[in-house]
Amino acid sequence: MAELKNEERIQCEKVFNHFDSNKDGKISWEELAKALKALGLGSSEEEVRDRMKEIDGDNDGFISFDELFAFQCAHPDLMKNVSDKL
Ligand SMILES: [Ca+2]
Ligand SMILES: [Ca+2]
Repeated sequence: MAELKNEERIQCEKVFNHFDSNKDGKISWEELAKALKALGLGSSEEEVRDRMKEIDGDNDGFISFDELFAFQCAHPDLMKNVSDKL
């Protein structure tokens, strides 16, 4: 089980680092919008806003690594899908 957890973490890091294009350790609304658009996953402002709301657990307007990881635990298939496209 420990190994599996590790793999999930590595996958989450890969997605997080890809989305965090200015490398400040958090994903902004603009970064999320750009990344989703590039991946062909929801390009409308509404879709991005909904996704942001879903992942941004503490509502500070940014996605932290922990928030993305929590999202991954809740939606492993979705995150695998994103990871496979990178
Ligand atoms: Ca960032
Ligand atoms: Ca947040």
